[in-house]
Amino acid sequence: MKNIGVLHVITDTTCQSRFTHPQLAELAIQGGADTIQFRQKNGSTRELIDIANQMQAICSKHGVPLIVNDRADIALAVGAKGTHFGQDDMSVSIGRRILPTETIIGASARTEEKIIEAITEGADYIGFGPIYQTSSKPDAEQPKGLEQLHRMCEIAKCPVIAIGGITLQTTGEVVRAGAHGIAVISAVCGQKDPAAATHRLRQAIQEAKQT
Ligand code: TZP
Ligand code: MG
Repeated sequence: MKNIGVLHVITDTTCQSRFTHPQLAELAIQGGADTIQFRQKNGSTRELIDIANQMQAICSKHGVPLIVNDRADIALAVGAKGTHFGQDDMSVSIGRRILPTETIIGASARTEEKIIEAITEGADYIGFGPIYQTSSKPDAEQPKGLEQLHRMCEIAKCPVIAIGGITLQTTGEVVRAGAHGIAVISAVCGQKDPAAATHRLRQAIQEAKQT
């Protein structure tokens, strides 16, 4: 089983414009993020590769894996450690076929069937959510809550990364419900001091894992 981080910071330049993707990656790593995910829904491929390249340089300097959302081609182009596929993106099995074997593949799965499918096809971790209401993903489904999270964590025989509306206040209960870790946008990118916010989230994860 591959080593999967517990605090995935998804860089986002739509919820804020103070920081670029590479700047957010640097700040999040400073604060203790152990995985950075590059997720951008618009822009030319060339532009995305340029940004991802800068992020990969930062991540590899610090030994933190960079995961590219959706775009296996961009992950390959910049030598990123992983990709994350949504339910409408490339299937995990096709990703497995075209990406190097050591590539981390994460998959969003919102139902029991989709979780089993993703694991069978070779996903290294499952992204499950939204746990709470979120304004960072306009097409997000209704919140799943902690009970469903707990159930999915029992079904999945691999790490589950919870996502969606997770804050410093709710991190503890999410981890105690069984999540291996969390993925966040606004709890880091939308904060005044993204590095300090990351640090507090990391502490909350650690504390919850000890209880
Ligand atoms: N997928 C499910 S919810 C979500 C994504 C990308 C958005 C997470 O952002 P936030 O701000 O942490 O709720
Ligand atoms: Mg997607």
